[in-house]
Amino acid sequence: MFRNAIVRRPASSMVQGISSHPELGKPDYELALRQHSAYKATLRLCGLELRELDCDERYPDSCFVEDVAVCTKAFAMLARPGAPSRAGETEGMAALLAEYWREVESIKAPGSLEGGDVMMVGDHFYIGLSARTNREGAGQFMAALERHGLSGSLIEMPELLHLKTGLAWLEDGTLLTTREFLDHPAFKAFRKIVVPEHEAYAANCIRVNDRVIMPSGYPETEGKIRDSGFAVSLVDSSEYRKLDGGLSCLSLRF
Ligand code: CIR
Repeated sequence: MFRNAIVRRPASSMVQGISSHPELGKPDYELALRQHSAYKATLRLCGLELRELDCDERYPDSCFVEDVAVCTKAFAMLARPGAPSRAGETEGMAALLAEYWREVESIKAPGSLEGGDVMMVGDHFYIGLSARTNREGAGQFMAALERHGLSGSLIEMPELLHLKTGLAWLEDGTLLTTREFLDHPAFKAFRKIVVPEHEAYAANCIRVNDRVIMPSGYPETEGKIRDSGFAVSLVDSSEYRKLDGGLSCLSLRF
């Protein structure tokens, strides 16, 4: 059960955010703000209390707050983004996390870790080794998990930005996955909902209490999730998609 979420208001500098899809164009800032409001309203409908950090124009990608920390039931971990332009986004986050956790740890250089590479499945955490999360950072996080009685495992990554670009844990034994992870031995035991290749963006969904929140505009994936018995809420995230960001990236839920 999640009770809280942290979000960060998008900065107008988001139009300069990192993107591997320049062909989609630059985000429309006003539309992005409206989509952000709808996202927050949906989180509230799922029962979450929200804290919103002020926007920070110095960091175009700072609305993707999930990458800056990992929240577990025992401790919070301040991440250390692998993207140099995102390094300063952790400022201000430690103080906020300290309001909720007695223990806030942090990834130290030369380790790097972004929260988008961490997927929580109960007390176990899958950690993707990506261009943003290195072995040293993942190792520091694993050691912290073990100190707190939790566990983790490392996942070698295909060509994806983050682990959760291609995977979402929907709970009830169910993993939403792109084809890249379909036959991965680490996920053998789970029931899988496979996202068709032409809807790959829809793999980034979030299960929040009794609902799955997913991006609008992906009817095949939506149908599969509904047919598997989940209640679905749709949020349009078209402007965040232009920056390779999805619904999980826009909040920290705990
Ligand atoms: C970046 O490249 O860092 C941002 N443009 C997108 C971050 C998306 N975050 C996520 O998948 N957790």
